[in-house]
Amino acid sequence: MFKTGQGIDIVAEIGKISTLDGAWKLLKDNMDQENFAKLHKITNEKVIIKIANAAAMCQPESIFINTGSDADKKFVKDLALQKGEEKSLTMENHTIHYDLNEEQGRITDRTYFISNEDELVSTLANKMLRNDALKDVRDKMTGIMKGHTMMVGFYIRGPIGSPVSNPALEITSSAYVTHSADLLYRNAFDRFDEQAEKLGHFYANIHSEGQNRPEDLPNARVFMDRAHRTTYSINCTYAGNTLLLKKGNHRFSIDMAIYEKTGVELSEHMFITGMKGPGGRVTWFAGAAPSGCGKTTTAMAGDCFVGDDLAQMWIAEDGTIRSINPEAGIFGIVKDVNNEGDPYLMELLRKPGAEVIWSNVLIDDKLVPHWEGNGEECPDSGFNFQGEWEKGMVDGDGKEVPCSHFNSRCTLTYNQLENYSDSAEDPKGVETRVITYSGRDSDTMPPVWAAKNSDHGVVIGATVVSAATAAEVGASGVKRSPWANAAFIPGALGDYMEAQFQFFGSDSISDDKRPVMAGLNYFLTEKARGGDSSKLLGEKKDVRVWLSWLERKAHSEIDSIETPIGHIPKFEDLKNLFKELINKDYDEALYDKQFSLYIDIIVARIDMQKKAYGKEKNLPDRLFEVLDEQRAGLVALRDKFGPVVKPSQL
Ligand code: SPV
Ligand code: MN
Repeated sequence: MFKTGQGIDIVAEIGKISTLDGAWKLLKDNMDQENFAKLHKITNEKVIIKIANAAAMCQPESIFINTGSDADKKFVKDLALQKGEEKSLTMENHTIHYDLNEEQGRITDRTYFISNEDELVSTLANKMLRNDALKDVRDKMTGIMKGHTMMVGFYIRGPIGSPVSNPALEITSSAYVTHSADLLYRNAFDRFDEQAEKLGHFYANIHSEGQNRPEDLPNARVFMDRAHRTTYSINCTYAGNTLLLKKGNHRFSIDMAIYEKTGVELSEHMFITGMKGPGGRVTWFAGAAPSGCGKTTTAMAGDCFVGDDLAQMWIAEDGTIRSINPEAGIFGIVKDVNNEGDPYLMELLRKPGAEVIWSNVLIDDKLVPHWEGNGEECPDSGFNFQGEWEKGMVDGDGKEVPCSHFNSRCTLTYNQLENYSDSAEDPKGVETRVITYSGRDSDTMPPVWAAKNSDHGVVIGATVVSAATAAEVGASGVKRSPWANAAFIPGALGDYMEAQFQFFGSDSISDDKRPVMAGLNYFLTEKARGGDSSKLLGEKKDVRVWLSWLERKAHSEIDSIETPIGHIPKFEDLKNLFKELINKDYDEALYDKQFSLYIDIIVARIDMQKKAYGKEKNLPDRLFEVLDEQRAGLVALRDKFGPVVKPSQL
């Protein structure tokens, strides 16, 4: 079983500093008086030694301590402009950042968990043995910050006072990365010591963009040292590879939940949002989806926004599941963000007032950003992720270059959103009553279905599949994406799955507070239901209806139809919700397309999962029992009604 603290701490091995005196001496020799004085607020020995070792390894010209003050934030933003990492746009407080053309998403092929000899690492991830990683980090990070400023930021991933928040250091030579951290996380400089002491740990992240040249990208690396909860990010700039407060530390939080708080905590790739129901009550949802599959859209469809990417969850003393967002902002995909589907986000993107870092979109000659699917007229030319751009131009493979990269993003603090809820700052989290899982599934599952019980719910998570999106460099095809979290699960999948069964099946959850666990799918196409176009069967605004159906279900106020895969909505209920919530006429023909069970493809999907999981060691038997039960039920239905079963036949 995985344990922390095993094996050498790579940065300490390279930096060679092991005492507090030694650390302060090195820092004094390398810092100006002002920053040296600021750092004295921090007295935690391990934190100071970590910072000193990072400095000893990276050898920056100067060290800047970011206390989160207005003056410090301004220093960071000015430095980003001065270094050319960002450029100012016409709208006040808007800037644009570009990553290299070849690094427009997570570089999964160069991303590794650092592991000790005997540790099991997820079969869906790369690992590098500790000694090899030591050599690689030493090789690539020694002196990497020469001539540059090393910035040190002190953040907390979650509201101060929450039992599942994590203090984390971001140490980087990139002002863009620091600026992004200031927008996306809570700066906790004043309380870092106290929180690290109370929670008993802190995470550390060390990054340098190096020279930021295309020829260095083969030597880019993203390392997660699980045992020492320290990340190393080298020769890259895309925030998903560099701002490792986000997915780097999410990976450590998964380890913590699975191996130290088994059955009591979870760390998920989930949005958190509240839906208003009858009488104005708010019912809280947390939902997983792979990158680029509507997670932000779902969060924004809620009335009370808490988060769009990550959730730390725990079973509280009162028998409820509580969730907090470790982040305080959005690093959201802008493709297809438009007034129709995303009015709140558009408000911040198109009207003055918010601070926004854009990345990899098209900038026109008036310094205005444009992106694919925004519902506006796109200019004929401008500058984008690959350089000068003109409408109709093609790349080296003869493919048309889109106006913006499909993984272009906007970075902003969430409290400016119209539907932001200040429950996001509650250290007790929000009481979570609905859990959803979804993926980009064009032909198999209905728009919404609710699990029979928690074991079936866990299996919905375990069997998420999704078409690849632009968030990962070089990804293609349809992939298994368990819990939409697979890319970040460090340890054996079986351990993670067992912890899910224990958590959602826990006796500590009160029976009247057990969450509804459900699947969502926004990507069914006409083609998969007898039509000939690849048009989607639904629209973005329908999301409110699917969520509201689950809201009613969580309060046992709505009936449903039982099927082998779970409960599906009745037509009349949906018809009413469509009318009441989004004033749309919903007809039975569409309902039949969306909710009929296409048995053969569902059975094929189950068989694919059984085969893939069959290769994995030490999986809970429960997974196969649930899959077999669903399969047998589906086959029985097919024997009775044929391969397509309408809801009215059930
Ligand atoms: C995602 O791709 O899931 C993101 C952005 O949220 S990244 O930081 O790349 O993970
Ligand atoms: Mn994500």
